[in-house]
Amino acid sequence: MFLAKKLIGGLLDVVGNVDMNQFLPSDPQPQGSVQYAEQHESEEERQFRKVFQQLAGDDMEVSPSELMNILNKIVCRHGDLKTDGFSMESCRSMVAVMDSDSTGKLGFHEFKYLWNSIKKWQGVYKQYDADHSGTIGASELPGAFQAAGFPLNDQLYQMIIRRYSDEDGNMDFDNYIGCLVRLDAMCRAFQTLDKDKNGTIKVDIKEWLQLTMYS
Ligand SMILES: *[C@@H]1O[C@H](CO)[C@@H](O)[C@H](O)[C@H]1NC(C)=O
Ligand SMILES: [Ca+2]
Ligand SMILES: [Ca+2]
Ligand SMILES: [Ca+2]
Repeated sequence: MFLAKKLIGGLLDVVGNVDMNQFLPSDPQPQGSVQYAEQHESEEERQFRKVFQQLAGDDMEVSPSELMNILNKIVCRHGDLKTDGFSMESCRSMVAVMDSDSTGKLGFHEFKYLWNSIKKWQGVYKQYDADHSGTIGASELPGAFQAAGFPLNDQLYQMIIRRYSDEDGNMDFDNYIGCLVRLDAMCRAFQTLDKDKNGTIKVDIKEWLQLTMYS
């Protein structure tokens, strides 16, 4: 698959050049129309869009299986990220929590947000894998999650380890990304529902099921 290799190589190059600060998760959508934004997007963003179009195919959206192929091709090239591969189930879950417009796949902006998050969290993973085991151990996890933007309490860290780490308390790369994508999406969902920002939300059964079952 020469073409695929070339595309992934291109994607890595493009992604490597993207300035993270341009795409901070909390950034509001740029003002003005979509057309204006597209005419004035940076060179990096234009290149990212071209690569996205090739990865996404004719429907211009990234499906769970397309996402799985992309991620598994990329982790193959990083020996310092221990993983047993991204599963179809975990990719379906990531697409579900990122799928703001309910198309069942990731459009350009949904994919770009996910991509920039993964890129940032991969750097954190390498930095906080202090013993270079290729996994995030229980003692490395609080530091890594704090650096990833999630300062949680010890009870929540223990719960995350129970759910996402192996029996020895080690979290591999695909579980780490799956966990953070979900954590980030759930925090954003909470913020959206907490309209008056007082730290509590009120949901009815329909909203609760929409949130928990499509994830
Ligand atoms: C937060 O605001 C909501 C809606 O205004 C209200 O029902 C709720 O009691 C408030 N909670 C707290 C802890 O202030
Ligand atoms: Ca795994
Ligand atoms: Ca979508
Ligand atoms: Ca480690």
